[in-house]
Amino acid sequence: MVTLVKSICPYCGVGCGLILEVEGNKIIRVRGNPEHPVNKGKLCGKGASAHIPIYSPDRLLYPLKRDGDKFVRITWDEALDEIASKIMDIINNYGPDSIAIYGGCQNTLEETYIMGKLARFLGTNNVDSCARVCHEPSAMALKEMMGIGGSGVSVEEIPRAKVIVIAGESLTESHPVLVDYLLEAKRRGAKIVVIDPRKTPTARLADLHLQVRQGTDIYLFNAIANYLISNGLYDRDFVKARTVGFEDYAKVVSEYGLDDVEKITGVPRELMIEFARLISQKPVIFSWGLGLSEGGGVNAVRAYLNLALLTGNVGIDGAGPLVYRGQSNVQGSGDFLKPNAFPGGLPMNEESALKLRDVWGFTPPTKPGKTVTDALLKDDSIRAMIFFNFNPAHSMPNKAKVIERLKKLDLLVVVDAFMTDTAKLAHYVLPTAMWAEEEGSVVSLDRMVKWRFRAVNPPGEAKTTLEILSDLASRFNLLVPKDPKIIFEEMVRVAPWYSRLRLEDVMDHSKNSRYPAGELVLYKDRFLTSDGLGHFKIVHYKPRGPVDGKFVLITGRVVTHFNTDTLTGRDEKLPKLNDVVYVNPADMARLGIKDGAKVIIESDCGMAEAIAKASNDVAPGSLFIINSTNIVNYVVCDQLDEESRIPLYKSTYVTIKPTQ
Ligand SMILES: Nc1nc2c(c(=O)[nH]1)N[C@H]1C(S)=C(S)[C@@H](COP(=O)(O)OP(=O)(O)OC[C@H]3O[C@@H](n4cnc5c(=O)[nH]c(N)nc54)[C@H](O)[C@@H]3O)O[C@H]1N2
Ligand SMILES: Nc1nc2c(c(=O)[nH]1)N[C@H]1C(S)=C(S)[C@@H](COP(=O)(O)OP(=O)(O)OC[C@H]3O[C@@H](n4cnc5c(=O)[nH]c(N)nc54)[C@H](O)[C@@H]3O)O[C@H]1N2
Ligand code: SF4
Ligand SMILES: [Mo]
Repeated sequence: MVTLVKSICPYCGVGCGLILEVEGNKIIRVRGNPEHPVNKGKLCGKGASAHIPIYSPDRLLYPLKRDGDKFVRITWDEALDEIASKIMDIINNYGPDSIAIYGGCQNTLEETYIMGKLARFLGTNNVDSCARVCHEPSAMALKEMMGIGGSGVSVEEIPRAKVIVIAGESLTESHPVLVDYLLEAKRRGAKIVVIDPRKTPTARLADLHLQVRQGTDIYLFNAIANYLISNGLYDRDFVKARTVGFEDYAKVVSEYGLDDVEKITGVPRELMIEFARLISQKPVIFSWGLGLSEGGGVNAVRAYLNLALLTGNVGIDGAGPLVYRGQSNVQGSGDFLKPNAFPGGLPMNEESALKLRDVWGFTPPTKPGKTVTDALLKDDSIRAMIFFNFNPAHSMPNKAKVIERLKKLDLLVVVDAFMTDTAKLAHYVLPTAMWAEEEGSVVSLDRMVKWRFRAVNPPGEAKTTLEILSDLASRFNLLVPKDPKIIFEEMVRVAPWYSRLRLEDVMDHSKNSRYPAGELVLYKDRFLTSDGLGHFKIVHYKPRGPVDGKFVLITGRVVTHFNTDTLTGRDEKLPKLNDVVYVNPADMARLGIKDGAKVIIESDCGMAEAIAKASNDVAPGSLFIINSTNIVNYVVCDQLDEESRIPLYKSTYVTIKPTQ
């Protein structure tokens, strides 16, 4: 007999609703849920085969402990007793800030919440998630300028927009189901603008492609603001009634002349003016991806959001800021697991600590902890780290340095379903259930909170991540229920942004259950900042220093591989990932590199061998490597955005030469 179980896709942040067809203890087919408000039954290829990696023969089945160069099987009790006692020893010797808990963004909201609670119970704010490395700049800029660190408009509004601007994002590759929304908008006459240094498949769908030089968006956005202001094309009434900071902003952008735009950004003046005129209309959606956050950090996002405020394109139907976040629960992980904030929008201060004490029964520390990027790349004070479904040895920049850092830890515990690069370095590897083998909620890129129901049991002795957390916490005398529904109810009591959610709506896959209160469009009457206003932020463009004829290496997505390829790499129907570097044919000719030749890419921190492929999609002077390859982060260095601590994965200066 086939039973049907509702779930949410384990890959990207679109959060498509799935119906799993289950026979016995096996998922035999995955289809789209026609009732789900976002995907309405549609799925991309990854979603439709999301069950395949679950049945991979190399799933981790038992707890493992390092013994020299190999791992030996141990029992759960042995593993958790030893881990707990080592953590206590380290805390006793070096203090609670010598330990850290870092979560991936596939964990459910309830698991993520408990990771934060456990760390605080142990006395530290050293918590973070992989949300740090994709859209922390976006969450930061959105929160300070508008109020909530998430999208201000939902994807369902895309077809209502007159103009959709897509900066630094390739929907066809990264969020494929949303392409249908774009096409529908186009059919209704909307114009699509793509801002990307590469000719991506999404750029080909656009009416206007601004092929900006990598890392120069801030100049472009400031110059456009100048043009809009000088030509009276901005929304004076909105700016006056609903924002602060305009005068200072106008003064700064007045220094960004149109004449320099082409020289600095590579975007022809006429295209820039066309773009300015398009966004002076309403309604406009300002959407973006990693090209801004990893390409230019928090200031690139601020410069972009200033344009939404300037044109009054916030708080009206079919308009607003939309950030295409990455993983199925990255919005939730970013909302809940930060070293400098308490869960769900609760600021980190004494007052919140007392509020938390009322629910938690203990007072959390208020000294901010270390981001995962600082802890791995810039500082070695942390001696023990636990990673839950997070593979930093593959996904962090300067891979060689990260591997050395992880090897030096007194205690490294990795909880995952597979023996990842990070797990290989661990002292303990704990096998966990995958998405369909456990239940709990996840938050989509437009703030929709939905429940995944458990469809099948995990293999071997693998436990759910919540069970692992609960069993570990009990060794420190912190009681954590293993039922995520109970955790959900506790969570909504402490997390202000989530406080109006009801579990029954989250479990009903046909309902709009967006936080804070189901809005498709936020900020209709007021912004959710403390003064209720939108805040312009002053941003200066800082050119990168001389690069002596080097290439800028851009990294990014293709539709068939997901992040560290841990799951997609186990689906034999998908093409194998090759270590290819895409190069503009003119550069290849100039350097005497033949199509298909082996080349060495070298940066300040490392080198890698790759196969060169000619591609006109890459502008002269830049190179492109897929983010999922194993080679990429040997070359990408650990330059972090000053404020948000995100690695600038999109702008590594490198040389390329044929192998001898
Ligand atoms: N198939 C697939 N889907 C995925 C993922 C995956 O690995 N594979 N990963 C998921 C995750 S975690 C995330 S965060 C999202 C990311 O989704 P996207 O945001 O689409 O990610 P990228 O392809 O890395 O980068 C987007 C674009 O930024 C451009 N870019 C680089 N530098 C600049 C710049 O300076 N300015 C501008 N304007 N653009 C620039 C690149 O050329 C690239 O086309 O995708 C999610 N979905
Ligand atoms: N050079 C370069 N590096 C990058 C990027 C880039 O653009 N360029 N992008 C960065 C970005 S945006 C991100 S988010 C990080 C991602 O970096 P990671 O978060 O480290 O990568 P994932 O592959 O998403 O890791 C998810 C882990 O969860 C485990 N897992 C267990 N159960 C499940 C499940 O049910 N579903 C899924 N999906 N996983 C499960 C998987 O086995 C895997 O080990 O990489 C970053 N690294
Ligand atoms: S678009 Fe994203 S969420 Fe939807 S099926 Fe594809 S990978 Fe899954
Ligand atoms: Mo991401």
